[in-house]
Amino acid sequence: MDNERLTLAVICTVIAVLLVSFPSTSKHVYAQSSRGGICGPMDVTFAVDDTASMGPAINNVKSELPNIISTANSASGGDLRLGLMTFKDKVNVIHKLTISVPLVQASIGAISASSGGNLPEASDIAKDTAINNLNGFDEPWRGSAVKILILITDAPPGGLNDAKDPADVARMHNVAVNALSKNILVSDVFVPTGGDYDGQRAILQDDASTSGGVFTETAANGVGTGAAISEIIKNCGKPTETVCNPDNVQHWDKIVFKINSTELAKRVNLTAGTELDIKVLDNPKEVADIKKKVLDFLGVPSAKRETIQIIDVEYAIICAKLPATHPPTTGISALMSAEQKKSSIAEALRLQGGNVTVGSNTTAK
Ligand SMILES: [Ca+2]
Repeated sequence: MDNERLTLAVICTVIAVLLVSFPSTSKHVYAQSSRGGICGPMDVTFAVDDTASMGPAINNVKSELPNIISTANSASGGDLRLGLMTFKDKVNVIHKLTISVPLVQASIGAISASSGGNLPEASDIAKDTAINNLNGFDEPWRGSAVKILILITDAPPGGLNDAKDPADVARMHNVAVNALSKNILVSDVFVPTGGDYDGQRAILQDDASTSGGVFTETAANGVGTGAAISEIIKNCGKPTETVCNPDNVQHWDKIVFKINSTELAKRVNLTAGTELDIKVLDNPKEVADIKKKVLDFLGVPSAKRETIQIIDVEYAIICAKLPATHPPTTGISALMSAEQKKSSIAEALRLQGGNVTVGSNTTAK
């Protein structure tokens, strides 16, 4: 990657966010960067109405399943857990949250739509099951993950008695409030196979807007159901207007290092043996050569690699205010105190609507 230094004006377009985007430093040595997806770790649970009328929509999901899984792997950087339940007038938990993505994929492929009795279905109980880890769905959602429940149905809620009562509608709303408090985004995919015959559109819209998720309506024949799911996952479960334009997504490394050579330190006007850090824009599609980045940055690309010791590498994925026309680098800075970092990260997350991924590297690539 070209690490040429650029003017302060260019740097300023992103520096305000960048400087506060890194978490406290852990003192592990990593040779290379690992990469999260734009959403970071993800826990995604599907609650699928598998009554007879949902057959075409379920078939649409099956045909789109490879895209859905690929999107989820990409958005999560491979740090993905899936859960699955189906419902008619009761809830059938098939997979609690698991890293065994192929198993969940196979189970979705095996869903068979049938029966359903009266028109309401137990979508409210399915949601309660997922959000509150009930009925055997007892693997907790990860605090650190983007948490998404995708509810797919054509029906109003009916509790467990196959009749839509005010209590069922209230439960839908109250569990959405629960979801909000647990930072679980509920997205509702409404398949209007029989139209909006009992106010279910508004109930599902309330569900999504209350929890901060997305409401999507497909075609009556189920076309668009799989695409809606992919879109929800791609956007980290949030409405698109709060999601970063892909052109503005930037991957950065903060490289903490020491200069071992007194002679080199003197050449670049820095102090040997002191912890220093630089922040450089990175290309996630390339394997990073961290020492080379440091030497290039210092303007001594031909210096010996052993003159530099890498202490830590952290990454941040940010939504910049403007697309980067050049790969800017930022200057050498003193390390912030842990307290400074803590408040700075909170501020960064607030500024970016939570759409910032930060972390220390955990694997070499
Ligand atoms: Ca029913």
